[in-house]
Amino acid sequence: MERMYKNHAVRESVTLDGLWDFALANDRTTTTDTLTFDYRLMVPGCWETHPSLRTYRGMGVYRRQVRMERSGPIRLEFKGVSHTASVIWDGVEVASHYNAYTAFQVIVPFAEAGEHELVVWVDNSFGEHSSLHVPNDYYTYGGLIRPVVMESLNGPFVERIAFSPSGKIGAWRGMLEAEIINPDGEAREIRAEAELAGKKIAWGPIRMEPGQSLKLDWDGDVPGVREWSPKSPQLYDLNVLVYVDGDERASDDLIERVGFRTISTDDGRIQFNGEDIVLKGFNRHEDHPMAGASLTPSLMIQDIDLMLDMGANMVRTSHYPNDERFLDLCDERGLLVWEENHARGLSIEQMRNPNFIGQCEEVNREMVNQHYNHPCIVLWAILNECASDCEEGRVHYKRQLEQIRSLDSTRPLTFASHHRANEICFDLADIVSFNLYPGWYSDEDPGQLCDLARGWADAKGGAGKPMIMSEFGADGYYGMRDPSRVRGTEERQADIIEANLAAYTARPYLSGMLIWQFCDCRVTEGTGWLITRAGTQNSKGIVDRYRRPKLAYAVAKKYYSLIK
Ligand code: ADA
Repeated sequence: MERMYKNHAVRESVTLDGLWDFALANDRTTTTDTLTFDYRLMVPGCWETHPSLRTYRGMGVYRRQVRMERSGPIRLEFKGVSHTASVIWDGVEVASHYNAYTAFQVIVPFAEAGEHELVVWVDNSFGEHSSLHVPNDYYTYGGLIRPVVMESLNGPFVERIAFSPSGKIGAWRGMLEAEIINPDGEAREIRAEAELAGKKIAWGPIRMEPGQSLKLDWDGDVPGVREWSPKSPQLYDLNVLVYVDGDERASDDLIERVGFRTISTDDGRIQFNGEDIVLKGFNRHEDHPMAGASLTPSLMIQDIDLMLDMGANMVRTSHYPNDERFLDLCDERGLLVWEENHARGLSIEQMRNPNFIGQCEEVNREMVNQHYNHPCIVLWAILNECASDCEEGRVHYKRQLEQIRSLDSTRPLTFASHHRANEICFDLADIVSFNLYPGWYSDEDPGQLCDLARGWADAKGGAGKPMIMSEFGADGYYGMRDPSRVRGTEERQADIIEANLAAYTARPYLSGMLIWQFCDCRVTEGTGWLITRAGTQNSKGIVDRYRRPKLAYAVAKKYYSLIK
């Protein structure tokens, strides 16, 4: 299932879900003739879910036949390939892409009706070619981990819609931008229409040259609509239709689901629909013991419902953009999202990887452009715990925050820092966010540390900016209970969470708190500090990998329910 709602009523779209042939490969060759396709693996899925491939890291090749009912241009969309993909259509490479957590598309300008071969080379190895997927405190799985979609195009098509709500409750406005592409080898005359909450907008006729991309825009009042909010997540379909060469029937469409809400920062606070809000919730990795990073929609909604049950209003997509079906479900349930680009704990040496700048730029652009319309997303963030404590690192933070701001001026920006008084980038963000682990990595008092952190922010460029405790937590091994309450027991974890939440809920200057983490997650098997992860997992989940609640569950619920 591609999305959680129907996003085309006109364009023919099929998912290429199901079993694909799969072969292990040692290196990248241009032919599959020398490979043996010993496996049939599920797409979407992670190859680690196959009994022989539980820890396989390297290259693999997926292959299947696809049938075209009629000749014409097609669009393939890969929602997530982990982590590097090369796509071969009938023996010819048509696309390559780096990064597991954002989508990419391939336009094949013309394909004959009948059978075609689709091959995808996938690589999840670590090395200089991959600056963001590195051995880390989460797992880089392998495979076609998110859905693959094939669409038949009828000439000019809607590439993207960007909708920005503004105004206030009772007086909503919207700004709309639609991008149309003419993939044909000849000029076309198009007109376009948009429909939103009973309102119709029309453009054209406009002549489109071969290969041209065209931007249509509109700005105006949208009367009679209700706001989107956590309590009442009202969604509206926004449908853009394209008509070609005077035809009365639409030849293409794209439906996005949008909501009317605003998010802003003022006077040291965060405002949602004009009112101060305290964000409370969890950091979450897309990870499940039976599914790897390929959670099914029913597993996704379970996670959301567990977080809501604990009284959360926010999830942070630590540390990469999430599956858009998860975002669709957050839109539906009214769970606010802090979405961030892909990076965790990169040192300045790692940031010097020659691929770092380009790979970050691409993931930033894809994340914002692909997820722009989700009303649930209220913050963008970058570079979790990277080198924001030195001038060389600051150049990257500045460049990336400016890039995201140029793509979206409607959402505040932040980054989660662990540099304490040595942080030098607070001035670049709209919100200051701290990852601190009082009670776990140190014996500091959470309340005192929080006050100190406010002081560091004020002294280092963050004065007057809202503040979030973006990570705090403690390991607790599921089922390990002991009256001694020693480190690692569920009791001790619950104590530490309680001390943190008691301190943060009592500090009116805080605009948010996010527990590290929602569920335990698999981490890279490693040496160095990764060896400290018993069982090759990060065990700071409030639920374990199978989502069984630990003692801290009731603690989180108690404190989050107190915040209205
Ligand atoms: C960091 C990091 C997380 C996780 C956590 C921990 O703050 O951002 O990804 O590694 O610490 O468990 O130590």
